[in-house]
Amino acid sequence: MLRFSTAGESHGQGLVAWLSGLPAGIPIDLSVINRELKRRQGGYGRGGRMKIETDQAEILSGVRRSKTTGAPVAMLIVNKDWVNWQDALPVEEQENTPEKYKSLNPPRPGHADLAGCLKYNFHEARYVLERASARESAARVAAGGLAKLLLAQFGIEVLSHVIAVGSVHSRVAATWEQVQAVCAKDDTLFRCVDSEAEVRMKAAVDEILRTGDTLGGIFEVIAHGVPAGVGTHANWDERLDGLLAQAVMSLQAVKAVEIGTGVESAVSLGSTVHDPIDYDREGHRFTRPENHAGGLEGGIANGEDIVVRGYLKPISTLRRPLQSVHMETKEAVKAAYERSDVCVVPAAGVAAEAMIALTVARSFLEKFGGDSLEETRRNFDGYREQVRNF
Ligand code: EPS
Repeated sequence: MLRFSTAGESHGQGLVAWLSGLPAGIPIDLSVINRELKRRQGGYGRGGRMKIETDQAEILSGVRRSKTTGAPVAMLIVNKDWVNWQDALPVEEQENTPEKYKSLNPPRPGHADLAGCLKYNFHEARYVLERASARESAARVAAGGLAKLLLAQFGIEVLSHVIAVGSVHSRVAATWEQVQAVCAKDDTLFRCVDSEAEVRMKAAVDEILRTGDTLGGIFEVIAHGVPAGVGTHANWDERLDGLLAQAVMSLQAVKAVEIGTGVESAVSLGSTVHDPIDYDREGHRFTRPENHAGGLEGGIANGEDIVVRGYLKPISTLRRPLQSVHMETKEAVKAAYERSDVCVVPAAGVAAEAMIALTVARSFLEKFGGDSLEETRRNFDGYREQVRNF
């Protein structure tokens, strides 16, 4: 089974990603993973931290001569900012060192600060925020890069685009080709296919920067080329729709997840929501004129693009803070402010691509198995033949 985990704190030595269950023999190009990390750092509205970091993954295990070995892959992303924090967050208690500890109190509404402090019995939020920070998503992106390299072997690609920043919406119903084109550019501000909307998105972020507030938005992830039959309806905890929803919901600041046109479907008629079925006799495949289902029916991929939207709340660190309470004195005070981002919708989209790639890869390997790429490919090709002859 494909399993992954991360460790690391925002201002600690670095972030660690661990991924186990990849078949042996998958070609690994580190530059592909590092490009994903660079994409995550991008987008208009990022804070000062992204000027400090140039995220790069170092592979410590599980890959030799540019191919997976079947052993767990461990990766390290060094935090360049650690040099500024080593006196504040040393692993071992230091005696006679200058007091540079930067405590965070009072808690920021919307952040993990207060709930984390109550849970772990801290009276200031430093250790909570260090792990709760979206910096952790860099490690997810590194692991997701490995999943993308596996999926690419089978013609599956996972990309994302931004469809809203604050109240500014893209007015283009993006095709897969448009999403591919916007993702190929290194210099887009929001990775939005509607360039006119992008101008208004930038103006919205500029305005919010001026007022000391923050903005959320909506990203959409598309998994293209997933064969019908990945995932299962058989058990609730194996349904691919449920797994994808959890994967995206687990990202920092995501407050809602939608598959296909899920939200609109709830207030529409069945006759307009469900995608009629057709058959392409030459291509030997079932087709759909539309994809309201977002590529999933009964928790199983139906062969259309898998489309998942993530709804991001605005970042909870506000330059003009909200009302809070000091955790020691219990007095009413303004919440703490620390350097942060103003808008992270494009970055969250990249992190969500990683989560979708990891989740699809897990269900893919559950279906096709294989300890080596050759074995997985044999199983995959055999199944494809079965579907062609269905
Ligand atoms: C982030 C790095 C962090 C934050 C952000 C995500 O850097 P720093 O705290 O040093 O400025 O910019 O974290 C949050 C938005 C948050 O709420 O914790 C990153 O690498 O993505």
